[in-house]
Amino acid sequence: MTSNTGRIICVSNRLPFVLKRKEDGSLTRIASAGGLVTAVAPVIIQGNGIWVGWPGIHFENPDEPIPESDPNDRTPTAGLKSNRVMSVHIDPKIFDSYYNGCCNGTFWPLFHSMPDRAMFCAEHWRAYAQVNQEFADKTIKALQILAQEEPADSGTPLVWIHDYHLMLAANTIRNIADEQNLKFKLGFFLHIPFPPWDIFRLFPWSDEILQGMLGCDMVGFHIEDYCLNFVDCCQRRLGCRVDRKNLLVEHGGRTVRIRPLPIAIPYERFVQLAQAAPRVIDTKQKIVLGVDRLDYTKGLVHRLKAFETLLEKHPEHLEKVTLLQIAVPSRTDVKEYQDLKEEMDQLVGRINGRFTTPNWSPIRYIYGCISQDELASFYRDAAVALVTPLRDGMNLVAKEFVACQINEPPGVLIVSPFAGAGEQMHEALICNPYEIDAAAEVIHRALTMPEDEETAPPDDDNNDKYNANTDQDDAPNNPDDTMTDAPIPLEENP
Ligand code: ADQ
Repeated sequence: MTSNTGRIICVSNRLPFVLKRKEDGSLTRIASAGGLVTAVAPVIIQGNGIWVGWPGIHFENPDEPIPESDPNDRTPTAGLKSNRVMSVHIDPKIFDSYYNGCCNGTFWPLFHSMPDRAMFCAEHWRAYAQVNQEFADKTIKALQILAQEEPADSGTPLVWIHDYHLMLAANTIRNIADEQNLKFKLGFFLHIPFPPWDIFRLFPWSDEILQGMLGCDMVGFHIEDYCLNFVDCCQRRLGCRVDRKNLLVEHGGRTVRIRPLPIAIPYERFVQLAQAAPRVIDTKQKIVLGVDRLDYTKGLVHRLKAFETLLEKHPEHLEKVTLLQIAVPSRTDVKEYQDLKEEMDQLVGRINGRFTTPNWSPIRYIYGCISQDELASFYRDAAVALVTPLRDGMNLVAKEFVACQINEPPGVLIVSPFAGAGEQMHEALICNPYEIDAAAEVIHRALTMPEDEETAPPDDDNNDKYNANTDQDDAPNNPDDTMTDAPIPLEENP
């Protein structure tokens, strides 16, 4: 961290836990799983920061206090005191247009380069702008609280905004905070890919998105490709002066830094979980493991078809190999996700019907959440992990799987080049999920790999074909690590 930084205000669509109403009418916290919470909660708790977000339910009385955590809570948010949490309350209809409409119906597919699935609707966009305004107002209150609590020389508070739900908030925060003479630094991190210009330009209000994000001092993405896409869009849509080499964009008389900040996992925690986890799966069979939210970006249908092709083309794996697919229910009230669930159910049924013998079924399919202990045990004991999304910002499963490889020989990771993790993890086997036959061959190769190769980086054309020539270190993605005030000369726009 730079020496003049004060406390952090984390702003995300959801708080790191959701609230539920118990039968007696009181509220209770339910911990949320996921990378953002695991990575960010310790930073906020240790630094006595504040978390601004939606609490997961609609309150009739917005002043109703948030409960403290349960004394038995062992999740990363257990130490987060309720007075360090500020919930944003939004009218349910507006929230639906913002969240299901604009965020998940437009930005999610568009930013994953699947424009055919994206809806463009002015009403959703208005709701998005309104909700971003509410988040900005709440963040200003958080800044005012820190200003009252902190002595004048204790450093500049860092507002750290997360993800595609809040791409307009930064500019509004900057304008109000400037008017009120509040000290602040603004950082934004996008957890999903930032698309290339040809995709981004399809969004009718793309200029406002860029202006919103450029309200920050620093904008972070998982990998350099997404940074370059963003810089490109700023230049082409807004006519900004940019510096591609140093990843800088000039806007409104300020220089905004764009940075690749690949998200990391708590590596030691996964090693310890793997060491302690009991054996859950029968290792007489080799397990090929998939762990994903049930989302169309994760390439699950392609994956099942690749596994079916493997069994067809390499019958030596029959009765010896099982695909264990864990799918976490996600966005279950959205039709596209319901359709995907149905397609998965049918496909699993068809493949199992085709190959099952009295002693063996090719696919074990768990639709639900599992504990981290169980997850670590699956990671540790699987022979192969399939991380084959069609598009993915990073993908934490790939990193968690590698951390849990304490067995000898270790399991083999197969990763898609279209995930941020595929750009970073060059020792893995690379597999294009769209190429079903080739994907089946990569799984075959992983299952039949000699032991010495399992511990050495692969050396072949298939990997080279997809690996971009980038070498980025994995680092905790704290935007503050890269902020300075030094002015930087920008090249003139051509
Ligand atoms: P997600 O799309 O949710 O995240 P991912 O990065 O794979 O995808 O993270 C999923 C997390 O959920 C992992 O930490 C995993 O352990 C956990 N998980 C998965 N299945 C589970 C199960 N059945 N039970 C319990 N926990 C489970 C978004 C982006 C990603 C980006 C992350 C972080 O889409 O590209 O890597 O944010 O920035």
